[in-house]
Amino acid sequence: MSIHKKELHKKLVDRSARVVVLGLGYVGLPLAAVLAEAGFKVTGVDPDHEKVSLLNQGISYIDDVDTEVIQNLTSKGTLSATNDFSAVAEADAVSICVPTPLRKTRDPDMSFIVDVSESIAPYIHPGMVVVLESTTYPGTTRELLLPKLIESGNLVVGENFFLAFSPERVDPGRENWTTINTPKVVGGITPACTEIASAFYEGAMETVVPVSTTEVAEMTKLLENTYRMVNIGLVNEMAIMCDRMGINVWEVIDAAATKPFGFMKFTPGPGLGGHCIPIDPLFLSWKLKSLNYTARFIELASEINTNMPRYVVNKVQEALNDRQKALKNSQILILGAAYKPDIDDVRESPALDVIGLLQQNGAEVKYHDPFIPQLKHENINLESVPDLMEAVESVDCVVIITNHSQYDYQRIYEKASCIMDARNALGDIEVDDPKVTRL
Ligand code: SAJ
Repeated sequence: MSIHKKELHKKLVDRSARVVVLGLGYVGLPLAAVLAEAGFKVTGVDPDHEKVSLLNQGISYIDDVDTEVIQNLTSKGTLSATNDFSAVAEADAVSICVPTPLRKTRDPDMSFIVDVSESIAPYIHPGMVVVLESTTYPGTTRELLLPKLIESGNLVVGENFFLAFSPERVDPGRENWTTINTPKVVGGITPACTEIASAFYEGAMETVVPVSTTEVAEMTKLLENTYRMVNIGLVNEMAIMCDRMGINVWEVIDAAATKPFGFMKFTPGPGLGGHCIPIDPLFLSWKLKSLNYTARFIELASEINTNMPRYVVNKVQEALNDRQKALKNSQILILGAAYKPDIDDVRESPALDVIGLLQQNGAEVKYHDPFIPQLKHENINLESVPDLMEAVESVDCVVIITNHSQYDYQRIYEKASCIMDARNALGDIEVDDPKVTRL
């Protein structure tokens, strides 16, 4: 074992290693807090001055991390924040948690990873480990990150410098599975890199799952989220097929879910929202295109999921048509704008697509969402209606897009003249009433 590896391994095990977390968002901040709580001295680095200032005041800006935790860590001096990437010069271990969004052209935007690797390259030194956590296509760590980090020349990966990939598995708002107790997959450029990076995370997480390479670790995350995207696409198509046959897809799914093995329940919806599921699988299909292979499941599921907002608008048009009303100049109320129930995140939310399509068809669209007071996106600039029940009673059709648990669906059913329910929110209200249309 090289002297660098030996010394670094010791620091990671006794937690005297100095840690830097790059990117203090919904992944980086919980990770920095967990590493600091485990006993490492952690410096968070983020270009956002407000994030850095709040953290150094002991204030958390991420719901999943309590301010008391940050207050305690900053007062003890085990957690601090800076805008200065030179903090990496003093680090023994670095975790990179920067965004990997898609461009408008639906191909990966690697600019955050490129920028951060160029910012820290001058400070990379022998005897340190770097772990990339950002979801990305297989090969990124080895092909894109490694060359930039060892350009100083005196580094030999697996000997005096260690590089690995470990996919983030943070699900914002979830309380049962957190950064500490969610098993952590870790794959290195070399076996020694896997060993060192595993030792790093073993100091803070309950379960570390070493795998043989960075590509295996990168692909693991993509399988996890492609699995969800394809299965959601499947049930969305089941909903379309059941509709053609006059079968209640929700009853079919509930019945199938009684099977105690070999089946996992997914439910149809108005589309696929969020910062992970609609995005991550496209990294994979993009990479495979460069290898002259078409990832057909991903492409087909993406096509079905992307079409669901239009399918919902067609169902609204049919419902109004049955009432001798045109979509044009009709009054529509959208219930729920977030991308999934009981959260305040609208990223990629299908509600945005449904509203846009309704407006393109000349409808006058209002919305209500208890978590989202204002909706600004492209040509949409709306505020959540102040009086929900007044709006429910007054519009031509209520469209349930996100089934927040706090809605009184019985009252909404009684007061509305027409409902398009895209989430089976009314499911347990026995309604064969023709005023209710379901997906
Ligand atoms: N959706 C459906 N039908 C379903 C499940 C989801 O239409 O059966 C829709 C949701 O309404 C939402 C989108 O798909 O618009 C994504 O939903 P999600 O439940 O997958 O929630 P996310 O996007 O917050 O996914 C995260 C992921 N976490 C990470 O990537 C770290 C995912 O891996 C988790 O499995 C998921 O949370 C979770 O289980 O909550």
